[in-house]
Amino acid sequence: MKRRTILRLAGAGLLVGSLLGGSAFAEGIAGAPAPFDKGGVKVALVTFISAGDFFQAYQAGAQKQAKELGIDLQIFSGRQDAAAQREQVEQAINLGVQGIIIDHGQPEALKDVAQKALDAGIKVVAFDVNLDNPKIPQVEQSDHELAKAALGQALADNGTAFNAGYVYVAGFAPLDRRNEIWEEVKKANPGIVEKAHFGAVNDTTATSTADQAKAAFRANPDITVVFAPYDEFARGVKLATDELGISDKVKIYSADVSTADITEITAEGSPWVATAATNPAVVGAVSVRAVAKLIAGEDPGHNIVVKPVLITQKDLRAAGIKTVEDLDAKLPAFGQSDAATAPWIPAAK
Ligand code: SR1
Repeated sequence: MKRRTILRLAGAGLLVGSLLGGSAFAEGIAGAPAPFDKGGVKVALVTFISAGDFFQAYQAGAQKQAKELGIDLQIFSGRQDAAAQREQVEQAINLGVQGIIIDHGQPEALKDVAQKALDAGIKVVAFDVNLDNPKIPQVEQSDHELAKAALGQALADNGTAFNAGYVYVAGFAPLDRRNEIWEEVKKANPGIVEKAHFGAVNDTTATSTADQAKAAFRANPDITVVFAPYDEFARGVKLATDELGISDKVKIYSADVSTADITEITAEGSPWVATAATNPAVVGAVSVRAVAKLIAGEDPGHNIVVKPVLITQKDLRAAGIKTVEDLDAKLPAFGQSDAATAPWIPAAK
């Protein structure tokens, strides 16, 4: 089709989705329920944190699954700005999308706009932000299990008495859930002493955390274990131990994994010895499937959980695992999830 013809059709409002979203004329899926039988479904993914490996992989997984479903997925980047994220939910409503996925954020800034979307007939799914609404399914990575796996390894490696550093920023649903387990583990093991608590979530989480970690290690040279349950935190702590030359005296236990993390974990002399993680691309795909099911009039369930696996430095080295794709191949439980599936939903490739 010539450019002039495309522009004329766009002017008439016929090609707006195709030109702006890229797949408004995506073919439908034979045998799928409406509106997926015809294609061209529009969904918005409104994020709060846009930077970092976890969130990039989550978005890539969401895009792949959307493509398989003929969904035109528009991603809004919140950049850790609650007011901007709220505004973007409103923009998505005004764009006339059929579904919205809200990824992290501050519940108080989002609850009423999420309700506004529901009132407009738009289906809403939340990932890692508790919107406390029976009509909004909640996707999470089973953060309790995740923290139990990482801390179980910390106890196995270090016994039940050690001086610890803890990286935590309150107000993020997954971190708050992981914190509940940290508190339980400390209570059950009074020999664990939390000597320092620090952390920052911003555009440069790893480097900000590194600066704080250096100060914490200088003030508490007897810290031997750090629980850093977010890979950007763990990366920051590793930067600090490397810079201070204390990587042989400290062990780091984290959450999340990416190919870059695997390189850091398996590097010679690395203090980062274990992480508990899902494949974030799988979580992104699950979020899209959940909203697709709602749009099709099906119930994906209210609590949608993607289970994490424990990944240790020892196992990665022994199996020669270098990338997330290697992990997918070696650990089927990591590379796929049957959450929010349906016979008519093609798997994300
Ligand atoms: C600031 S919240 C960061 C966490 O969100 C996701 O749940 C990831 O697992 C990450 O650890």
